Amino acid sequence: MSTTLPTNHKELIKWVEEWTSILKPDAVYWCDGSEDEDKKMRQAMVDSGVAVWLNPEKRPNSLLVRSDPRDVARVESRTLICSEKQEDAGPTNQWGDPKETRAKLMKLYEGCMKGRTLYVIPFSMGPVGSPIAHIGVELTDSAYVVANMRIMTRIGTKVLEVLGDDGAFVKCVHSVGVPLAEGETGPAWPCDPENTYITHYPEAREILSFGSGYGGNALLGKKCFALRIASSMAREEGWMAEHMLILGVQNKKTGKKNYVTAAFPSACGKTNFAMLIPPAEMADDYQIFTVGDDIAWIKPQPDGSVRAINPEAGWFGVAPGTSNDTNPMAMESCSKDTIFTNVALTDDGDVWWEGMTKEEPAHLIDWKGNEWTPATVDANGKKVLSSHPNARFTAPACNCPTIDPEWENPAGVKIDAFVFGGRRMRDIPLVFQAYNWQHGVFLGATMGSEQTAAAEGKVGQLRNDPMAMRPFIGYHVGDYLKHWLDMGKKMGENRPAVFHVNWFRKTEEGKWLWPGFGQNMRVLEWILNRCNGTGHAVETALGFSPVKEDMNWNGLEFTDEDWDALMKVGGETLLETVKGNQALLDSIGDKLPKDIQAEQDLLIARLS
Ligand code: O2Y
Ligand code: MN
Repeated sequence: MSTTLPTNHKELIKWVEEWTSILKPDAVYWCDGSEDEDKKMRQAMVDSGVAVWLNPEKRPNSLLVRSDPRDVARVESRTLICSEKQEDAGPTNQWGDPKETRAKLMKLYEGCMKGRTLYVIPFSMGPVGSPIAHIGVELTDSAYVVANMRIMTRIGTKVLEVLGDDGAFVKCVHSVGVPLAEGETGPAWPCDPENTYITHYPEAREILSFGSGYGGNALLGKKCFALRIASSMAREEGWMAEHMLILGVQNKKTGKKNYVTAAFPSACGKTNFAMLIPPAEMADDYQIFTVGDDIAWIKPQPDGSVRAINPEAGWFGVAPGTSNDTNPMAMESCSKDTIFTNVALTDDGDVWWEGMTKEEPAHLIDWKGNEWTPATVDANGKKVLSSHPNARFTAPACNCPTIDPEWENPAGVKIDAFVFGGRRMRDIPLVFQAYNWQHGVFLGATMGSEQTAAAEGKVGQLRNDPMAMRPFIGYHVGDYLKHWLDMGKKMGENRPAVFHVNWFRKTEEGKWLWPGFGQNMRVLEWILNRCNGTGHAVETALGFSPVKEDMNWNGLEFTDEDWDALMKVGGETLLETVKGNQALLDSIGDKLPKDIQAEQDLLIARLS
């Protein structure tokens, strides 16, 4: 072991040295992941003015951070896949020429850490040492990133131990992009929105991010590594990196436990579903266990089973709308040791956000640091929100009361079902099962949802979002769909069954047809009955669907009329919607797998 460095990994040491000479920080610090270090990072954030400690009696060891209002979400328009060949990025990605993009970023990186500390964060995506896990090292000049990465991943010396002297790691470089002149302190939340770039080099397994300090742009283990780079690694190595939650359902009577992964587009109730509490009438029968709320790494095993891990170690959840009614487990998760970003501060040193309680507090400091009351309006007379719609809590997964005892099992958990969902107001029924794997891949490929605030774009617009992975597939979407088809063959006969759900169907009058939340347990029960060979279904044009009697209605009044409206398949608008899929399929071009087009043609024939 070197006397000054915590590793003998020559390639890693050389890489850090090379970047140090480019970034020119005042100091280099290797993160060990200790509690003491975390305290120092948090205090450094407070001292710099970007964070305030919350009342320790209300939120022990928790911070409120306010970002620059120009740096509040993932910046898809500046996110590039820089594959060697443009055709390998495909139509869902913005391609960047790797040489040109690197050259542009190198200019920006030159001296950008002057006056700052360069933190070296060794991190493991997945339980340290798990055969499904992979290691990354992030270089950053942001104490906020270090503190968040410590919650969201496993960081420090224990990771370097597993990496050894020559282990492989994904290279992640991040800077907020604001050097400091001698004696200058700079803005509390430094960022460079004009020059923000989040760039990925799949062949080199490298990520270069500049100019943003927020979430998915800066915590490079999350979307950049665990989805974009990992999806490319997974394709090469025969596994899957998916934008999926993982939950376990235990039948309390039989003791049998099934695991399900589910893909929903961003901010679509995914965290709530991952932490579902069964309704009182079903609480004696079932318990839900949470493994992950956002990302699943899924590997077929030699014994024919399919196992998955959550590569993350925390929740980076959307705060607005989260409450003791909508998600008590998320509320409990962020009751301590949490970093809140862009929520409001209460007069007693706690946090508040829209939807947390029915009644708004009489006075707050809003996410921009301004005085706020329920009557506060902007220059146009529009009510001002106290919290940004994409405000977040970063909370340790182990704080979650429903965390699965198996969540850190290095071997992962055995998956029985894949569920796809979308936010669809009409046409798409509550639940149905794919006829087979190929049909299931088609369902995932053509799923869509209405745009939310988690990414840029027009709220409410319908956007096709294959497997909820549209912004996260690190290569060509056509190759990605082929990989899914190939994985089905690799998994063999015992592969997980595939389902589609839609909690969001409305009546003509705009009333939600399904109560959602805990009642989704009824849908899960039917799904698991199907997996376990006991569930009945009828064949429809979309797939295998339950009839009303196939569902458990214990404790829930639900009219036949509402059920029929919820499950109706057919009609002009469905056919139109399905025909609308063709534009998406056409956009995939020559790489669209023939089997997916065949499923589209069969579906149109069934509906016509
Ligand atoms: O806006 C961001 O930087 C975060 S986006 C995000 C965070 C947690 C989980 N999922 C997402 C997403 O956009 O899918
Ligand atoms: Mn997500």
